[in-house]
Amino acid sequence: MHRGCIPLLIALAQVTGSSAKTVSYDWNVTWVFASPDGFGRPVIGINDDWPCPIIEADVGDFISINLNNKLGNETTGLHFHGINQINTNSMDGAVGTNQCPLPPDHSVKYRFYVSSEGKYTIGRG
Ligand SMILES: [Cu+2]
Repeated sequence: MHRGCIPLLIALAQVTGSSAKTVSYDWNVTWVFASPDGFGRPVIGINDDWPCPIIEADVGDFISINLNNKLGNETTGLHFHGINQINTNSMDGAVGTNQCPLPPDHSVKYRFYVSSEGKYTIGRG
């Protein structure tokens, strides 16, 4: 995990049958006081919580994340490590590559199809 990543995990499972759905999240990116390495300090969390939440979806679903930058003093964004973004390249989210940084008090919606199973991390910025 490179600098700037937040430890989110997507647990995706292969399912049989057709029960495709959209898995939706509404996330505020916020400063949180936490001690990830034993020393308390402001860290970046989701919805005033740290560690950050886990996304769970099944192959065939869509993931939809409405991201609100509530940091106040820093830009942000999400990017999805190892997720296929076939025809949704702009949803990959890497700041400076696939999207511009999201300014404070702005929102962006990520929406993409889950094409393969696995566990992945999400990076910030
Ligand atoms: Cu990353």
